[in-house]
Amino acid sequence: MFEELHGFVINGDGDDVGSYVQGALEQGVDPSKILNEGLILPMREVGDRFESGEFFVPEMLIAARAMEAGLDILRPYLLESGVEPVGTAVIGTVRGDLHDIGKNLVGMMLEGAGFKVVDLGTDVSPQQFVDTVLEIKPQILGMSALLTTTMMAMKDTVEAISKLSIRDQVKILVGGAPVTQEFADEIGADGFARDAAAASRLAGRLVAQPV
Ligand code: B1M
Repeated sequence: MFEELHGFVINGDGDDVGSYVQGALEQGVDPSKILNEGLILPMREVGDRFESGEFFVPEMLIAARAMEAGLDILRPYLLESGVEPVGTAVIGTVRGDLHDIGKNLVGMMLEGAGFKVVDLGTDVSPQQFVDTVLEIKPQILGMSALLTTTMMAMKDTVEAISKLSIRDQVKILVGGAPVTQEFADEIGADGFARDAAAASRLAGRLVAQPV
């Protein structure tokens, strides 16, 4: 169904991605279907092409920007669920890691699920996470990592947060392409989610649990 859109994302045609997404929304296509089947799938293809040596970093970057052009249009529709605020979530991509598309999606889904979201951006150090947790006292701390080399920054952050007296008042959620449930358990995180939708559902369940 989204074959043309896949081509626009893979070739980095941001304007065409925007027009296509707008048109699909006007025709009543479900925004989450556009996201999952129209935008996320071609980014996987971009990753495969990078891995096989067909694409280099510039191609990956222009594809990511094109995807973001579609996300900008989708954002208000994804957030439209209008539920009551359920808590505060601090999110960020870990130290050394600049990938933020997945993290931004997680943020949007959390907002859609009624969380107030404080996004610390990318390349966030354990100390920055600690300082923000102490200042804001969120119910959820969400970390994203896309590189196998940056995953260990999640462990460092969990260790740093575990030294705080308020550790039991914040639930730590981790995710990103190389992250697994096993890794989350190993580093002492409270939860792992494979995608943004699962992350927002899990965050909702975690805040509902008695502390
Ligand atoms: Co990079 N990159 N990249 N990259 N990049 C990957 C991750 C890679 C798998 C590509 C590949 O080789 N196939 C590979 C990592 C290999 C590895 O570590 N095993 C890689 C590499 C090597 C690199 C560089 C080192 C390349 C270089 O310079 N030689 C470099 C590193 C820079 C750095 O971070 N220090 C680099 C740079 C870049 C760009 C800047 C060009 C660009 C990022 C642009 C941006 O983010 N603003 C980029 C891109 C676009 C990718 C791929 C192609 C796509 C990532 C993406 O946005 N996917 C990626 C290949 C791939 O993943 N298949 C790749 C779409 C997004 C929606 O999915 O981020 O997985 P994702 O998020 C999902 C889930 O993972 C989950 O939910 C999201 C959606 O449902 N999720 C969470 C994410 N965070 C979560 C947090 C949660 C819960 C769920 O709880 C808190």
